[in-house]
Amino acid sequence: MKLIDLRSDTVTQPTEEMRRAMSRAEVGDDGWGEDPTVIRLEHMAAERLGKEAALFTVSGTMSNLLAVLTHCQRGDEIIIGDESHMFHYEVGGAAALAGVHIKTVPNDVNGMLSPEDVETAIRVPDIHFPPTTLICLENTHNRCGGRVLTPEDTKKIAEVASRQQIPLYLDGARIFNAAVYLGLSVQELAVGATSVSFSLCKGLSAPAGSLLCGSADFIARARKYRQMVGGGMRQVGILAAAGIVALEKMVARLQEDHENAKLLAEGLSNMKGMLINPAMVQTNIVVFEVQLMSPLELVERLAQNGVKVTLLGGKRLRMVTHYGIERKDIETVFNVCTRILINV
Ligand code: TLP
Repeated sequence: MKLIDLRSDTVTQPTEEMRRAMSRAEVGDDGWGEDPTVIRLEHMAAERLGKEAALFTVSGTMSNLLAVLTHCQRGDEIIIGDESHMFHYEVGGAAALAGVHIKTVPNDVNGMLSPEDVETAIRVPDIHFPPTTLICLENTHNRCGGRVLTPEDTKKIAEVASRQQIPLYLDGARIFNAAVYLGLSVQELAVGATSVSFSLCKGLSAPAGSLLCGSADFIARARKYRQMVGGGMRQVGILAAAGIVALEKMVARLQEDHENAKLLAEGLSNMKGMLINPAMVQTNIVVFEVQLMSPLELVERLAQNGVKVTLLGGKRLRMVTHYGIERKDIETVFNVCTRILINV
């Protein structure tokens, strides 16, 4: 029985081409800024995102933390969505390690923040208040079911941010999924963001790494913080080589993951007790509600039948399509679900 792992696109295996590129990668000491493959990847990333410079980091979590460390001082306040990854899944690093106070505003079903909410959340100068020094967005939005922000959405928040002279950071872990969905470049999606990061190790299938992009000065300061948090690596061109293949070869195929996610959503919407609107599925993340049985029990029963999914909290489950998941696997998932649901 083939294991169908829909827990995340982080489970993707590197391609043969990545493994070949890794074995041949020219490397140096990146701590000294001397790894030619890392330098090449950082240049590629900056160019793709339309920013001056980029920094190769260990993970999306580290890029997000470095963005906060670099944009803010301890005791500042940041504004983030209440469903954001930075708020839910980063062990409170922004507060614990960067020492910032976190103010959440509601994410709507599209993962968007209301510009009015953001404007209201910005602190006015007052002896009692922490200064607001960063606003964060996420595209695509993980907990909001992989929903995509358009350049117009980002612009609305960027206008509030720039009016108040506050930087805007974009957690673009899956920004390539958003770009493929909209048929736009990632550069167009990063307009208005002062800094932006993206992951190599999700849908793009590299074994590790994220790129933080911004102005040359911002990246120079972030590099120092990367060193501080122990994220300076050495002959890491081995990983960057896979990242270059990811950028060059793995972007266009994300469309396939989106089609499989849509198929999955349509099938689930026809099953009893599964609540999902397939029209809301834009990229590779499928979030749905389980109504007729305990969601935890469904997760366990699926796992016993070789299908792994994640529990998002409450009645919500998440399935993520990715490289290695094919159309016929989606059909297997339907068969397994139908068998489980027959007796409920
Ligand atoms: N998300 C992971 C888990 O951490 C939940 C997943 O399986 O989806 N930003 C966003 C929007 C993300 O979805 C993730 C990873 C990150 C940042 C962090 O990236 P990593 O895992 O590389 O630290």
